[in-house]
Order: sequence, then structure tokens, then C-alpha cells
Amino acid sequence: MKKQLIPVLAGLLAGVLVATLFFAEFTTYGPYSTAGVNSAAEKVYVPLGEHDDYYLIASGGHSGQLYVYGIPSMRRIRTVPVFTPDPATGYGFNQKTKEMLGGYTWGDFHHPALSLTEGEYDGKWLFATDVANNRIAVLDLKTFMVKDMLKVPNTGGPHCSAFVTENTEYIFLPTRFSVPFGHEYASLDDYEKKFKGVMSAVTFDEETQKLELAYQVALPPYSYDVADTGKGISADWAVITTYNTELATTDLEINASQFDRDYLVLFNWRELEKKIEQGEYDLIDGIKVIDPLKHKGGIYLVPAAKSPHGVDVTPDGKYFISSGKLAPLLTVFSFEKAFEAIEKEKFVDEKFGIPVLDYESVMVREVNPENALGPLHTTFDDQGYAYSSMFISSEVIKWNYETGEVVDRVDVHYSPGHLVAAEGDTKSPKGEWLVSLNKMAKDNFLSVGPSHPESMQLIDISGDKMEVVLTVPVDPEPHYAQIISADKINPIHVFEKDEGRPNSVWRQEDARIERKGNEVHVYGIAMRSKYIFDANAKRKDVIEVEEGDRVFIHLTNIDLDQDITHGLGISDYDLTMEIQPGETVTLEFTADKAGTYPLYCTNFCSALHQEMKGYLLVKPK
Ligand code: CUK
Ligand code: CUA
Repeated sequence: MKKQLIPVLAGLLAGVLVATLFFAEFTTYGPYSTAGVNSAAEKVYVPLGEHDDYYLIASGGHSGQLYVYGIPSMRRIRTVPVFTPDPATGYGFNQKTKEMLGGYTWGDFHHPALSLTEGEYDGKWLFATDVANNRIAVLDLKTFMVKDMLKVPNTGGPHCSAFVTENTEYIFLPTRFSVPFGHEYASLDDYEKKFKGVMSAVTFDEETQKLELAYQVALPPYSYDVADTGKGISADWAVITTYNTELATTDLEINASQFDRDYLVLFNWRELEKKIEQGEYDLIDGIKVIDPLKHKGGIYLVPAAKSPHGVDVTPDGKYFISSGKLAPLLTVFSFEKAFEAIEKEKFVDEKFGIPVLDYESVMVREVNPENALGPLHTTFDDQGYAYSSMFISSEVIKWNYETGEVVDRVDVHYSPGHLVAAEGDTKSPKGEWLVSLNKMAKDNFLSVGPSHPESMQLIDISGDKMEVVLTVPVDPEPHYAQIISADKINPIHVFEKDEGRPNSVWRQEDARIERKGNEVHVYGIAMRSKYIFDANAKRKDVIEVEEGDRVFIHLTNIDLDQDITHGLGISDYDLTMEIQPGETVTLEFTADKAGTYPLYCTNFCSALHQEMKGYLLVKPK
């Protein structure tokens, strides 16, 4: 995108340079000087017709949706529905998506996970998990649509995930809240005995495009937080944080913050896979469950600084870094040292059948930047630097994870949760840009009342010094985000014309309405700028049914042109659908209210869009 800009930029920069030199004598330039503002604006400017260099794929938190942004412009491109119905796209209103959502009307999406091939983003799939209602979804990045969704049993909020292994063999979902198996009633007095912190291993089959629960691990009822998978030498391993080794069941604020150390769970998923192959598991309600008390091996605990929140594996796969939320410490642990300790069985304790490794024998260094408080998450660039968010002191710290040296700090506004660098969680991060996902905006934007938006700040990390170049508001509430090179994602422009597709109609003369008992099937067409529900009727754009009929409207958009999307909204029936170019969508409902109901195209599609309308007539019994 920068090609055409270079001469303009060069001119501007020269101007700025001269001005800076000239005024330097008289003016103190703060971080928000005019010069800084100009060059910051240039860095993020993407002219009309040009595209951003990266996609920012951000979770939409308790909106249940996915937010897609462009970098460097930070323009919000699209809200993609995942766990929550969305009238704008008809998601959750039509038959297929309604079934997928399983009756839920909200979700809480924290961590997007792009599919990996050899530890690099391959731009094919995106996994999402729902902390609220225990679902996992997979989106096809050719269409940015949800392909499949799976309800995961025995878990209470798959928070820390999804995180995928180096070749997307598994998507792991550790649970935030521990619950008894089958969500059975149990007194909290029996917490230690009956509650489990179940971690689920899910697979995705590219052929059938289906998610499947491979097995679960009944971990102790610690509360689990965030997780990451290994890379390279640690590719067979994964690590999860816990913050309630105290096993508190009430007032967690106090009771889960007593110990100076909580645990990281380190596990070898290849070994767990082997256990499953060799039949070392219990079958509970048809699910293969590994119980560490009985099926020993492959899982270890590593003590870490108080209530660790994030844990992140370095791009070279050598270290995992945990952030002690309640201790101002970033701790670097070595996989190699952990492997050694495991080999020599240097265990200091055992908890719920899981060996505990000696802290000193795995830890490499503790990094404690002066006055930095509330470390949460870490991301990486291409130069061996780690970037960590400090929730309490509201800053990003850049440090060298091989030496522990802190090389730069920058204020963010305010209270960053996650932060993400371009392809920062792959084997080869790109550097260049970092986004800080801030929980508080305070007075950064025009006020819209007591509830403020969150904010995201774009930080240029291409030089020695980090530079905040843009702040944008964002709806609640992105937790994690990933940044992927735009050239890795190649969405289709229209759905392919497929005459064999069930319920599709491609020729106007084939549009028809068929009755089967009390079922009425409309095989219709949406095109610029009309509906054809029944080619042979006096009025082709009218659907007439009887009260109590089960109605199926199968609509095919036969406009195979880029960006010609049609909609269908039915007044007072609380129904809406979207049909993208070349797509066939089915809307299913019971005509339980007799009367006359206008229906119309909701998506602007041509100058005659307003004329694209008809009626649903429901004859009384
Ligand atoms: S979490 Cu929200 S700031 Cu769900 Cu990854 Cu850390
Ligand atoms: Cu079709 Cu508007």
C-alpha cells in the first residue's frame, strides 16, 4: 500500500525535518507534538483503493462476535457473528445457523486462534471459544463464516483457549471454572473431591469440516487462565496457567490470592494422545477421560509467581514466560530445563497425582522492571524482544528474553489486557506493529454516557523506540487478538454457482412453491431487484400459506457479482435473512399468526432496491 505514498511521504518528512530542526531551539517537543502527530498520521494512512497490510482478528468478548480490523489504518472492517445472533447478517435466524447456536443468544469470545501449518498462520481457519456457554466454533476464512460449532460437556468456561498445536492437530480448551462431571449438583464443600478442571482436546477435520471432541483430561479443580502451545523443540508440549491452587470456593479475590506461588500446568499432548490410543482412559458418558491419578505421566506442575495470568511461548520454542498478575514478575522458564527435570524425575511434590517440578530447576530468570505492576500478557517480535502488558501501571514493556534487559517502555491508555504483535505467536513474528488492547478509555473519546468504550492503540515497533501512533475506540470487549499478513487470507468474492446444491434454484422459471402436508417449501430466487418465489403465480413475489403451516423459504441469490448481497426481512414475524451472491439460505418458521405481512430486501442492492419487496399472506384457519 505504501508505493504511491513514498514521494509524498518523502516530501512531508523533509518538511517536518526542516521544521523540527528550526523550532528545536525554541520548543520542547513532547510525544504529542505537531511533528509527531503528522508522522503518526502518515504511518497509518491508507488511501482509498489501497488495502491494509494486515488483518487484526480480535475477539468481541461478551458480544460473542469477532471484530475484524485493518492494520495500520485500524479501520473496523466487519463484525462477524460467531456465538450470538446477528440481524445484520441474518445469523442465528436461518435454519442452519440457528441450529448451530443451539438456542443461546449470547456468548463470550476471548481468544481467537488462527490455524497453523508448521507453526505459521496458514490463513485457512479461525477457532473461537465461548467462555459463557462452553462452545467452540470454527470459521472458514474464505467466507468469514462459521462452519461448525461444538458444545463441550463437563467444562465451565473454556477461557484460556482456543490454542492450537503447530499443525492444528488439536485445539485445546482448558476450563476457567471447575464443575462436576455432567454439571451434576454438588455441594461446594465437596469441591476438592467432586469438581474437576477439565481440559478438552478438540480436533477439526478439514475434509468433513467438523469439530470433534477427542478426549478430556480431568485436571485438579484449580481455576485455569491462559495457555499456549510449544513450538520447534517444544512442539509436543503446551502450558496453562492456574490462579486458584488455594482451591478457594468463595471470595476468590482474597482466598485465591493467598499463596505466593500458583502452578503452571505443563503437558505433553503427544503422550496424552498415546494414552488414548493405548486405551489408558475412563469412558464417561461416551467421552474418553484421562484421570492423572490413574493414567500417570505426560502432565506436570511448575510453580510460578502468584496468580499468573498469561503464559506465552517464545518464537524459538525455547522458553515459556509467565506473568504473575499479583507479583510484579515476568518469569522465564526453560523447556529444556523442564525436560531435564522430568527425565531425572526431580519432583518436589505431587498434587492430585501430578508431579510438581522444582521451581529453581526450571526457571531461568525473573524480570522485575522498576515500578511495573500487573504483568498480564506477552507477545514477540522478529528481533528477540518480548513485549509485556502491565495492567496496573498502564504500559508496554519491551525486553530481551535472552538477557532480561528492559530496553523500552511506553505508556498506553489505559490498563492493557492482551497485546499482540504482527504474527507474534508464530515461529516467525513480523515485528513492525503491535496493538495494545486496553480495558479503559477514560476520557479519550467524546462521551456517550457513563459506559465508556474500550480502546486499542497501534504501536510502531519497527524502531528502537516504541511509538504509539493511533488510538481507536472499540466495542466491548476484545481480549486476545491476532495479526496476520493480509496476503495469507484470500476470501472468495461470490459463492460458486452449483446447480446440484440442495434447495437451490438458478433459473427464474424454476422458482416454485410446493406443499407437502402442512409444510410449505418455497424454492425462490433473489435477484436485482425482485423476488421470484413462484414463477407461475399471478404475483411472483407473494408467499401465501395457511395459519399453522411450517414454512421453509429456500432462497438463492443468483446475482453472481461482487458485493451484491440481498436480504429478506418479514415484518412482525421477527425474521430476517441475508443471501450473499451465489448463496442459498433456508429460513424456517411456523406461520402462527394469520394476517398480511410485507417482506422486503434489507440489503441495499440497486437503485431499485426499494422496489424489491413482496408479501407473506397467512390465511386464517
Ligand atoms: S484474558 Cu481478558 S485480558 Cu480472557 Cu486472555 Cu487476559
Ligand atoms: Cu436486494 Cu436490496
